[in-house]
Amino acid sequence: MLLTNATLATMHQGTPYGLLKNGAVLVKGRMIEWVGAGDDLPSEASGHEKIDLEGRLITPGLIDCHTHIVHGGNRANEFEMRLNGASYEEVARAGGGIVSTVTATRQADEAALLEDALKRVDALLGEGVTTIEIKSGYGLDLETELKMLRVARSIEKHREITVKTSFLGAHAVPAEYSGNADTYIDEVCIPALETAHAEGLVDAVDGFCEGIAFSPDQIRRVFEKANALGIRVKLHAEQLSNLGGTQLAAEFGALSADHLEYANDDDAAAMAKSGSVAVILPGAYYTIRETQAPPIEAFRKHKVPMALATDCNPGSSPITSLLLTMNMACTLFRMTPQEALEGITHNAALALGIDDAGVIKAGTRADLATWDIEHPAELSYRIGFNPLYKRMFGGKL
Ligand code: DI6
Ligand code: FE
Repeated sequence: MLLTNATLATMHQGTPYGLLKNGAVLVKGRMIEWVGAGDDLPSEASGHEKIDLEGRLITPGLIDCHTHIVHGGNRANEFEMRLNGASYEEVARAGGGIVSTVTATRQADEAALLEDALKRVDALLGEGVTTIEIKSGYGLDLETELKMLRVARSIEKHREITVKTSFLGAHAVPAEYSGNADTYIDEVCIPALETAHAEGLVDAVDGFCEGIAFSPDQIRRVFEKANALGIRVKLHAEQLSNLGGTQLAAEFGALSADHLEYANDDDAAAMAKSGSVAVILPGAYYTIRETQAPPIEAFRKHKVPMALATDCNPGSSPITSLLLTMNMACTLFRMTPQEALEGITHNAALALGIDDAGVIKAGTRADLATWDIEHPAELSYRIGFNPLYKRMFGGKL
């Protein structure tokens, strides 16, 4: 199939957005075979089905590299509590927060979890998403952590999308281990990681390093197990305070450190050295009405790649729109529209350790989004407007 007469945001050449006007993309099977100027078609392009995009924009298929999209229930009640004055941390300490979603997730069967998750996945698909990362972490017992990961993986069978899973057993201390976080790590988290890995359900290992969750020393033990199993790590770090999670993640060569509102210049330097991606999550910042923005300038200065993601979760970020996430990143954090688009394409792929998506380039997957707009800045600029024209996943429109 030949896509012609399009503006390409290839996201990998030296120019802004890797922009190519009057571009064409030759797709063969699941892969991109050739990318170039429309008046410079290779001979093998003739004889292929031609689709004239009439000047529309093509970007790589979007990648949401940090979600908790599989979970039971919702937390509209806590939304209401916060509006009556409680802080996110107070809600968590009062037995709400993550732990209340754990109860709902334990109670839900796989079919119910899947049905709920697919509604949220469909919202992302409708905006041109072709790859999504999904974390466990609302089970906090062996059985439910495995259940979440199985449901996450099964989404690939029900929708045209690539799913990457992260084991997030160190997300919160469940009520039955209250005050015994270390015991929870030893008795539940590490054995569950071993089992999930043995069942082939884990692409990466994540943790929540925070006062209301786990200390750097506790996360270190989980990361050491991940290392022993040969699994890459990532970490929720410096979201509500600076505990040193980013430095720990860097020490383990993390794929990414995520949130990072309270990270500092030294943290950015450490990430640059370890090649970790900074995953910026404006939906959570917005929802909990955080006022400290992540150190975008430090990430630029140290050349830390920045990704953007929804953090789709029922507590701190009930958002299923990467387009809105881009707008928030620009308006709240002063990221540029180019950085925003890099953040949900090329850099999001880096944050997942994927090298065959996130750019428009020969030899990568034919995962593309075509948009009824002329310039990529329009993706970040509008609020609540979805200009998706057609989505291509693995060469299929
Ligand atoms: N940081 C977050 O923002 C979410 N998890 C995390 O580690 C919050 C998840 C929740 O409130 O349910
Ligand atoms: Fe998260």
